[in-house]
Amino acid sequence: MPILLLALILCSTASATTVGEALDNTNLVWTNDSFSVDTSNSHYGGSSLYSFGYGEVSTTVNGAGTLKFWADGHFYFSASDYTYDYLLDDSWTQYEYHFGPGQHNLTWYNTYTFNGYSYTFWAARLDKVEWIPDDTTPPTASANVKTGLFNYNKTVYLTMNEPGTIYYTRNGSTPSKSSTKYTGPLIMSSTTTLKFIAYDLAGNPSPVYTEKYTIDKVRPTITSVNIKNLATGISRTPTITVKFSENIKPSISWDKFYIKNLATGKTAPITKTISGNTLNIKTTTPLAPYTWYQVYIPGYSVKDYAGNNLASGYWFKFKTGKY
Ligand SMILES: [Ca+2]
Ligand SMILES: [Ca+2]
Ligand SMILES: [Ca+2]
Repeated sequence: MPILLLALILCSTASATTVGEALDNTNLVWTNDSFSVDTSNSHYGGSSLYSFGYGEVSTTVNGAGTLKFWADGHFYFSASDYTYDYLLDDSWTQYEYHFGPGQHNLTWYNTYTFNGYSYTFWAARLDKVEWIPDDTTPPTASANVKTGLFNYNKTVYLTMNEPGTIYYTRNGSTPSKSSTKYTGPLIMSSTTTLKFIAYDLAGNPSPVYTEKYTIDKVRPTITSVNIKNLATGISRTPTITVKFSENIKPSISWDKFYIKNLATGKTAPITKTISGNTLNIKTTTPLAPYTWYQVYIPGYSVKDYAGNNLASGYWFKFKTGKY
């Protein structure tokens, strides 16, 4: 009995086989009918899967995706929704097929029919089978600087979580592939609404992201004080109301405010509160009657929400009345 036929009988029962390095793909589950591991001839790694005479090896993939494999010898390759392909090369050749969505049953046969004759003595090898699912996952993107208020130019970098391209607009319009392509850092030197979108290499779009950079480089100024300089007959328990050009908050010289008795040189205990763009200063005990006081609002005592300080100090005098 020819060795070939004996081998055919011995190996005729299909069985699930771990092909391992022979196919360099352990992610796929293989059904292997009479193929064996060949360590003498491989495209990649130390071994390939080999059949001399009839044999088949099968697996299943779920699309969409790209199948790549290396074959050497005489194969039929079939897929459940694909035409047969006939591989006649006698050297290692890479084949590549793209499959659409759904399950695909893939089989490599080593049985060679030519001019009506069936040749079962051809050798065939298979190696390095790769299944690369299509990318259907949208990318994500982000800016290193988030929405915020700044008193200096901001440099903004955009990144995405996979290879691809980012497009952006700076005028609030919705970005698309026809918008400006991001190629490097963006300088925000004035208030800007930045919108951006990323596309991965498969063309999947990210959501549209929006960051608003409010750039305020203008210092707050005092616009009004309710007690005029050199006013007289002022209440001994006055509320001094100072209005600013914009909303403010305490800054580094917040504790240096004073109301000073110009006769004694002593400062009066005060409380200070801020509401929006308004600062109220109150004395905690009544001031002396018929006395000149000086009010001092220090530079750097308040700042705007972007961090710009009141530039310089302001002071005025008033004289209390009887009450
Ligand atoms: Ca291999
Ligand atoms: Ca993707
Ligand atoms: Ca400002």
